[in-house]
Amino acid sequence: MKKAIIFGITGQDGSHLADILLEKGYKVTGVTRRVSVDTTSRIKHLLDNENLNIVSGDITDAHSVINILKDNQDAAEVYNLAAQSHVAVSFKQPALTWDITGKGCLNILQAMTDLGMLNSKFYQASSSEMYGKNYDIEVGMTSESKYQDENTKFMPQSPYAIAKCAAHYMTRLYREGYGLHASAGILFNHEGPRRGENFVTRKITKWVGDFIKWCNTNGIMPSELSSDENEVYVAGRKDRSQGLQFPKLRLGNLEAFRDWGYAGDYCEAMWLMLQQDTPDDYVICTGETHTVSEFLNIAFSCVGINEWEDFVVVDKEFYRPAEVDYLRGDCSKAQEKLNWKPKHSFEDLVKMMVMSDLS
Ligand code: NDP
Ligand code: GDR
Repeated sequence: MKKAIIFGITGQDGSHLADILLEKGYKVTGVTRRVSVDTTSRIKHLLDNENLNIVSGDITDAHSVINILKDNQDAAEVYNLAAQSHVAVSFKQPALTWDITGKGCLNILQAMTDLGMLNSKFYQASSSEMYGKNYDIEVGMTSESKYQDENTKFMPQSPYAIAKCAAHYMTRLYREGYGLHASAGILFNHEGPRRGENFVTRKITKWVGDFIKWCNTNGIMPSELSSDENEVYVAGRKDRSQGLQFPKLRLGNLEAFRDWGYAGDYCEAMWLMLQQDTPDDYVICTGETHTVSEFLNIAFSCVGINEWEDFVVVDKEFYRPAEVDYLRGDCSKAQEKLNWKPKHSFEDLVKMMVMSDLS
């Protein structure tokens, strides 16, 4: 039975990857860090699985990492999905982000090298954020379009992206310098019902779900609501004690372009990368890009609202000191070498997330 270790198993991707590996018959060791509340909600359905073993550890603690790997030296695959993964948070906690998202990867690579784990394959969760402000331009017969692929230079725009670049280069160094089978997936944004609630897609779909539930509970049609700067309410009945107002959805930059895919599809690609004989780096994306406004259009239209402007406040608090304006990947290499392509469209993804938050 093949063994795998997942650092970051309690996160969105960790939970999807655990589903995939257990389904394929792996024995999975999942690493969780000690916190004061239960963080296993995304893997609750797996906790009774006899092939899942949860161990406690923190990737910023080199001792903890080496002990976990020492106990699992026969692991065929080691996935590093652990990170402080919120870009906006990384501006407020840059040193913590560096320690987890940057140095944490080094701790794993060095421990694998020290333990001589040359038969284990390593996966690093690299990110399209590493491209930052940069893109290449494809010139066609009638138009030109911007894209990023494995050859596009990195120009990171946040402490998170800089830490990810460091981890990415470390992964390449340990591959080329020490002979580790170390691959990096440069994954573009991927989402789904398990997405953290403070990333923009889930923040929107969660708000839409909560709002419609509130309307249904109070017997209100969205079209009969009035609005002020901060809330929507039933005209003449703006009364906190009756709960007849609902806070508007507060967002930052609505014009950023992102290449959004479904997380379950992308975690399959992680596994495929580690099935290759030769380690390498791969871009994983859909090739389509959409603005946050376009995401809002579809999310609101799923619940019959065509004009969302009255429900949304643009709040400077959610702007970042430096923004990534445009991401659109080209995953030709993954299509050709891994035979991977996304199964879910942008519309499918938004609808799946809204439906989940409505239930
Ligand atoms: P999440 O934020 O949902 O999950 C992050 C995971 O890392 C959680 O399990 C978290 O544990 C764990 N973690 C955080 N700090 C530590 C630590 N010090 N030691 C051990 N574990 C820790 O991220 P995603 O699942 O969305 O992403 C997975 C990886 O892929 C991340 O590295 C992310 O940066 C990267 N990535 C994500 C993309 C996306 O669009 N989702 C795109 C490109 C890259 P806890 O539950 O305790 O917080
Ligand atoms: P991102 O995802 O920064 O791309 O990083 P996020 O969903 O946080 O932001 C996407 C875009 O939406 C804009 N935005 C807002 N973002 C948040 N979080 N909250 C808001 O209220 C809001 N309003 C507008 C942002 O400015 C940005 O342009 C994600 C993470 O999963 C990273 O870990 C991963 O590496 C990258 O995707 C690829």
